[in-house]
Amino acid sequence: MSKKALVTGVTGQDGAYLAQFLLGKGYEVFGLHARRSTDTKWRLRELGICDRVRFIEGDLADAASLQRAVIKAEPDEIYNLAAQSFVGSSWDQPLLTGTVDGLGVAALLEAVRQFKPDARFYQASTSEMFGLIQAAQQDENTPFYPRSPYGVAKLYGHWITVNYRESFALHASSGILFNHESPLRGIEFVTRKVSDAVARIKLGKQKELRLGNIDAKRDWGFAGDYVEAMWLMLQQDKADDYVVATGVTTTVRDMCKIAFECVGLNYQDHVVVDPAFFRPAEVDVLLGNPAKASLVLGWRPRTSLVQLVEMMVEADLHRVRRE
Ligand code: NDP
Ligand code: GDR
Repeated sequence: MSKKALVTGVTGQDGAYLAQFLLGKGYEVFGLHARRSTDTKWRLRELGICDRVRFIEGDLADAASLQRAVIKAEPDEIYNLAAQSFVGSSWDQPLLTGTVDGLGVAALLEAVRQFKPDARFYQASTSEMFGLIQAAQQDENTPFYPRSPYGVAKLYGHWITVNYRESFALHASSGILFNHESPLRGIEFVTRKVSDAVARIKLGKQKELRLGNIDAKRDWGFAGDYVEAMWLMLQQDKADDYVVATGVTTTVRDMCKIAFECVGLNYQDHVVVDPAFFRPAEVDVLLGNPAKASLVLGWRPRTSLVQLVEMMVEADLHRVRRE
């Protein structure tokens, strides 16, 4: 019998790649799908897997819907990827972010504890929990110092996962993933905002690109590589927490340089720094140490930042040409 997985946030970037990965491994994939007035399944369609995912309607802010989803799917593995994931919006919607990204995790863990305690659980934690970094390179032992309502909410989600593992012996793991991007990245995130703008500028549909703090540094990897690490965590005998990163950090400025160079342009001719995109509190630099994931899971990033940016620019050139 094939294994069953329940993926929350299945319509998001990671949800789509993870669903594709799990289907490839023969899983039956149930996707928790929050009701929206607009179409949110474009990523699953782009990957050609939309009709292979079994959707269950539910919302992280509705504990009853999570219970129903767990009872209905009877999953062997649960991947909690659903979140208000845009850091910038978390200052505008701090309570929603706390409800979904923090308390929502507790609600899902409760549903697991009550209705499927033998299911293995993955929590999508984040490098944003390191925020104002307390060590030059961050690993599983680095103290946290979140810098946004998003980071604070995710820290609750992380600790409640650890707590349910320790309190109820749930097989619950937390993946502390650093930034990961792809052609399926939401347009509001900086890499995709840049790749989309590069394509539009190259094709004469846009002139400038307005960005915020281009001196911020991030450890960027490819989402397609990172979903495998999530799965590997749930295949271990013992649940644990893992940092997943590339171990290389780059400024937004240099990422722009790479992206514009993909189409033979100079970023300095097009990028305008606009204070409107600055954040009330910034995470200046993140750099992860994935040694534990490498040693225990045998996981390694396979895609360099240059390859990733090229892939994203290529996809956006294709999309803009088709418009
Ligand atoms: P996306 O924003 O692309 O996807 C988020 C998903 O969550 C979407 O499917 C969204 O559905 C869903 N969602 C939002 N609110 C709710 C809700 N209240 N109830 C149910 N579903 C909801 O994020 P990513 O795929 O990039 O990230 C996946 C997870 O990993 C997130 O938890 C994120 O915080 C975390 N993370 C991401 C990193 C990254 O670099 N990508 C790094 C570290 C952690 P809809 O589209 O319908 O709103
Ligand atoms: P981040 O990603 O906040 O790290 O969270 P984002 O791409 O939004 O920002 C990265 C850095 O770029 C700077 N920046 C800009 N960002 C955006 N979005 N738009 C701009 O115009 C711009 N200009 C400069 C930001 O200030 C920041 O320093 C992502 C999300 O996927 C989270 O859900 C996840 O937890 C973390 O990565 C790890």
